[in-house]
Amino acid sequence: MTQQISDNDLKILAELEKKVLWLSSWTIHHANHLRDSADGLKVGGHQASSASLAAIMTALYFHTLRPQDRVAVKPHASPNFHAIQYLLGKQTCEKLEGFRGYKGAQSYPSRTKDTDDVDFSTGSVGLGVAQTLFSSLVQDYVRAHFPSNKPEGRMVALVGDAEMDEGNIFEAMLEGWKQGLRNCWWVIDYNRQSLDAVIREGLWSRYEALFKAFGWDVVIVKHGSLQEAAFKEPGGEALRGWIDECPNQLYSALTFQGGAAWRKRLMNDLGDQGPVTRLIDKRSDDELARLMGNLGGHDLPALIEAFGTATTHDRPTCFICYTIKGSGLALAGHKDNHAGMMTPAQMDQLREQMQVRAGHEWDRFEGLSTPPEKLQAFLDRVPFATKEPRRYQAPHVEVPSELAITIQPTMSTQMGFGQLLNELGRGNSDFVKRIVTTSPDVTVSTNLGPWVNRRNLFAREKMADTFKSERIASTFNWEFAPTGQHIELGIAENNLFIALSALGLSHSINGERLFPIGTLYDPFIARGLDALNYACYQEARFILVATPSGITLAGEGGAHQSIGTPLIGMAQDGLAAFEPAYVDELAAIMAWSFDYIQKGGDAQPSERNWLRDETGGSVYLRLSTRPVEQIKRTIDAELRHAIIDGAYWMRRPGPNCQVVVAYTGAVAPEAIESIGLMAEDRRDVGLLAVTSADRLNAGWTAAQRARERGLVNARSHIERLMAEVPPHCGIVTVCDAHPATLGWLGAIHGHRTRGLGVEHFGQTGSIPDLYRHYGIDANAIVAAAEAIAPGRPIRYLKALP
Ligand SMILES: Cc1ncc(C[n+]2csc(CCOP(=O)(O)OP(=O)(O)O)c2C)c(N)n1
Ligand SMILES: [Mg+2]
Repeated sequence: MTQQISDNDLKILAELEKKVLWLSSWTIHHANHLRDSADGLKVGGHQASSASLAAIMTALYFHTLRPQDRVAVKPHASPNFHAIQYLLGKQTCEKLEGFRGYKGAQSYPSRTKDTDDVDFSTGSVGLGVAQTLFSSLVQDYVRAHFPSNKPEGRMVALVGDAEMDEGNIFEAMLEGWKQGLRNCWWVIDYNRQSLDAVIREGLWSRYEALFKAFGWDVVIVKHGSLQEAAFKEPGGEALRGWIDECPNQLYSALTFQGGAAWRKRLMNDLGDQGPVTRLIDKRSDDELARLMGNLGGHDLPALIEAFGTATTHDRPTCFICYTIKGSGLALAGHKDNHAGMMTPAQMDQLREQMQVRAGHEWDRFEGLSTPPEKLQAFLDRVPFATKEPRRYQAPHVEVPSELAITIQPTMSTQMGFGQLLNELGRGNSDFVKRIVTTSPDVTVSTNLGPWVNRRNLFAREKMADTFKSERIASTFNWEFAPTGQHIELGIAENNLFIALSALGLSHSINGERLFPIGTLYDPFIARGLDALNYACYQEARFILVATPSGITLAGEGGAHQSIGTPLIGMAQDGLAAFEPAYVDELAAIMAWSFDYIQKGGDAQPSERNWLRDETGGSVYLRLSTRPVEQIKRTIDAELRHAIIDGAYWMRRPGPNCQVVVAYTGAVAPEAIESIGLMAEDRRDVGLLAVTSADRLNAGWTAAQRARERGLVNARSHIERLMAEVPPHCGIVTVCDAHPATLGWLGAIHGHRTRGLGVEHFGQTGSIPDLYRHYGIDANAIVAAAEAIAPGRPIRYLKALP
């Protein structure tokens, strides 16, 4: 074994491992048994899950990792992480004492809610794992575009073995292989237990084959140094053979039962009145339990050796580390231990075993035999524990206040998007160089083609377009180059969102601001929703362009319709959703977005609209392929504000207004047509163009809260607009989405409202067929208006089919 660490340091590491195990167990115990809890609720344990990784994390954080490395910690090992940061002086005792409490350390590591430098938020198993892979690809992207002398980091995931069941991990692996993944480590905590179960036999060999097939190195850390030494004793090979053959369930059960049970079983199976018996007999029960528990994942020398060897190259590497869930605790190996917690008596026992005096449970060095100065000196030279901030700040990038575009008389918002990017692609400003687009195999069908023609596909190595070199005519002239600004992804929407999450954190992780734009078909947001949620949760910044959308995609077929996505846009924290109808609106929204996604911090909501515009977020644009006749107009500052805030009067209601039609998105022509049809029979009809139901709703809620807290003059944008509508007026809302998107508008000032929209799924047909079928055409709007704003019959209302 290559000695990469002095005996002295190894001894200190062993003490720190003990401390990590103690502190994480104590933190959970304290939160569940000792802290005053208003609801008396006891939450899950995770003591066993954390213990499983104590040695691995000790070896990594206190020895192997460098400050530039970034780690996704298995969610349930959060207490270990906080304990390690506490030992390194980056976490407070107060936060540990408040674990899982209000503003305490988080149950699952959180980039945004924790204060101790979490690199990636985890919690939904599988996502953090894939995030490290994409972060590594992003690091390569950034280094190819913005050369720097910062050292390359390694992206490391600490992975639960059951976590490997999540399909998104395999989707990511495939993509990583295509993109030439480097500098990525996945360390699998192979404790052979999940939440409910002991896992299938022999999974490790499937993993090994899989990882190798995708071009990874696989390092199996199976036996610890005690076991390796015992295997060299006479009879040792028989013991190795027994361990290798032992089923997972049995190994777990014997671990839980302890030394005497091990002895009985081993003697039964292996006892030979000869060398094996001697090997077993010369150990006490405790020693035997320690030997059998000394799997590679609990053995610092074995781990340090394995990690050390892999630091000599940049190939992606998977470590399969054999562990025991709950190792070192009374829960070790028991199949029910996931949410299990040690009893106060068991904790007392552990405390004594750790030589921690009662009342000194939080003391950093309590019970350790190395003098505190020496421990502190060691911690001060831990490479990962740099005093420099590991998170970077990227300077604000100047973005244009208006985007150039030639608006044709009739065009769709999707076409407009393509042209806006195409125009941007001509430029060479710092801003344009930082735009990076990506799409899961729908680059052309979401209109990114012209942009890619100009800016090329990204790859670390240049690769020519064979069609071009063979002189075969094609609309698309795409070459792979290190300067390319489009990352081509396979069809896996989870990967899109995780890639956006990684790209959207580049300013913080790599110190280089990117403007990531991802495109996909709107219905397939649902496929990657959890990944989108986590991307927003960790404050990654990107623009999501979802097109086509709704039933308006007509010819694309019933199976591609999206109904609920605007509600996702409204409900998703950290994501501002827009659904413009016109290309000039889209241009205004995109220009604003490039600024918005750069914002951050804890500023207060703006008095103008009561939105969190100062703190920024990501942006979701729901676009359409429907060509719509464009309005000839210039957008002045006031209209621009209104578009960004979410709505403006296309036709202002007068004091006697009877009906207001409020629409969003591609149904604009129907809304306008309905106004014409009603004009002769209803006094004064208003038309409200909604560009963002999400921002209207958020502003309304925020203003109400502000008033309830005493800011009596707080008014949101939509409250001001609706204040112009007389009380007797009825409102018809219409959108190509679930009617709840706009149906709430009447609640602002108590107007009677009828919400039209789409509630059912899957009918095919042309746009007129489908609008009629679902009841969002002009006739349906007029019929709804007649019903809620009584008066003489509206003469143009045809009999509805
Ligand atoms: C997407 C998702 N589904 C379900 C869960 C609930 N859950 C938490 S941990 C876990 C399994 C834990 O097993 P493993 O990954 O092997 O970690 P260990 O507890 O063995 O350390 C499950 C199903 C989750 N956190 N995320
Ligand atoms: Mg497990």
